[in-house]
Amino acid sequence: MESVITELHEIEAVKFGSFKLKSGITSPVYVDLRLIVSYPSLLARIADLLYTTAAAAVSSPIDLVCGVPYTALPIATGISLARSIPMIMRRKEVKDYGTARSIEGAFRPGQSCLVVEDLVTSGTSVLETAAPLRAAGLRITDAVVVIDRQQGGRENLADNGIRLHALVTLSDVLRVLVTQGKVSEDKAAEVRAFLDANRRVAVSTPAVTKPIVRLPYGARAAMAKNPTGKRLFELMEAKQSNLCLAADVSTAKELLDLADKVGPEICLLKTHVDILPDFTSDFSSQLRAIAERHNFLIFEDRKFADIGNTVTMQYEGGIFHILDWADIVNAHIISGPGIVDGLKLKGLRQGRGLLLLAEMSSAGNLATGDYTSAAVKIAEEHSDFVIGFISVNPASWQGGPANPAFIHATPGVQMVSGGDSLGQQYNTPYSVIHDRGSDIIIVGRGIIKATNPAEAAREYRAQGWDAYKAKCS
Ligand code: 5BU
Repeated sequence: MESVITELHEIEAVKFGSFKLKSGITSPVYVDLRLIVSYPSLLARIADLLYTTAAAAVSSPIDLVCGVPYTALPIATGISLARSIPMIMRRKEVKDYGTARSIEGAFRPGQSCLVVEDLVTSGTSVLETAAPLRAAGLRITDAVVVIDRQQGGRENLADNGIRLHALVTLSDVLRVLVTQGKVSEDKAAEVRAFLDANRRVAVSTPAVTKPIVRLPYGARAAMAKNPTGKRLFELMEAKQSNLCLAADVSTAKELLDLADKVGPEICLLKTHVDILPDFTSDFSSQLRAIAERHNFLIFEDRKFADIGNTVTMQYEGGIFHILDWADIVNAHIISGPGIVDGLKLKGLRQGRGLLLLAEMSSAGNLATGDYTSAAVKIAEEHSDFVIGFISVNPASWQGGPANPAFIHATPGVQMVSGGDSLGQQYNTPYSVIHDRGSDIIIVGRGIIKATNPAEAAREYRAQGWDAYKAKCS
């Protein structure tokens, strides 16, 4: 181990000075393991040591290895070649989630995969790689890293069910280099002080100004004035799911099939019925029957936007008769509070609920600041009918989070943050529920484009629920 440290210092893969890290902090030590690709025998040795470190620590056989892109890819390749363990690769940038695969290589759900990383600080990169692998049904319980910076990565990963095994820690590196006279005692003291001061770096998350005090969904059910809002909180608690499926498939037939398969995992199913060429009133009765069988509510993402009088007709009439079958609809507030009065006129006596669009997930949208505050005000004035909001970051709202009787549902969710080519922006389930203070994750393509949507839904559900539990405790 000592010789590896010496060599890493010699090739300047470990340097001392003043460096700005990816996590935003300034560090007196910098580690750049990209350089090792130029030193094949060192690379092979590191790969071998990593494998033996992991193999000694894991409880079940390692079926696959996956390097965190990009620096760890050659290290994982080294392990794969030397030990004949198949490798898979996670794509770092998936531009179009609809067509591109996010994982390359052959694997079967249920296999165990060791995640290989060069350097761990907060553990975010390992989690970003683990998430899509888990969503594909792989078991991710262990990760192995060349250098652990000892800045919270181990703890953050443990919180997410991943044990971290490190070849060396930054303290080991210091100790060896000081002993060899390659780093002065003063510099070593500076680095140690830095490590102590940055002991636990949080997993990188967006800036949050006011964390929501999280009451359990069950307690909030008792606070909700609208029967559908109450029922939604209750069934989330009973079913242990805060997952809404955005069922954006191309036919009614496909939608029914998907609803039946994914139904056990979700609290809410979101439709865009105007997409379906084969919509009939029979479809809506069948969907309701499936919703009852699997205990979820139906949310038609109609985004009403007109004046009160017009929306009453759009809600009840036309070919879709949305009022007859959708438990929940949503509305923009661009036309003012009259839209809520209009929808309420039809919906309230049937016990339906309304979500107001307080924020949107797409880049450059205008639902921000005063607009968001206006949505909260209108909701407060109509809390018998409005059940909550479409939100993106309610924890950061001006004036603090909205009343806990209101529910927040957030679209733009995938296992890895990013976006599509048409302005959609994605955050992870953990970030949405835990950091941004939302209650429900709305997931479309992350589930419907997966090879096995029911399995993907199970993973999203687990992540959404774990994040909720972590927030409550
Ligand atoms: P996706 O495939 O997970 O990107 O689908 C997101 C769904 O949420 C899709 O049905 C959108 O119409 C819907 N959506 C959204 O993405 N962003 C918003 O701000 C609102 C709805 Br409101």
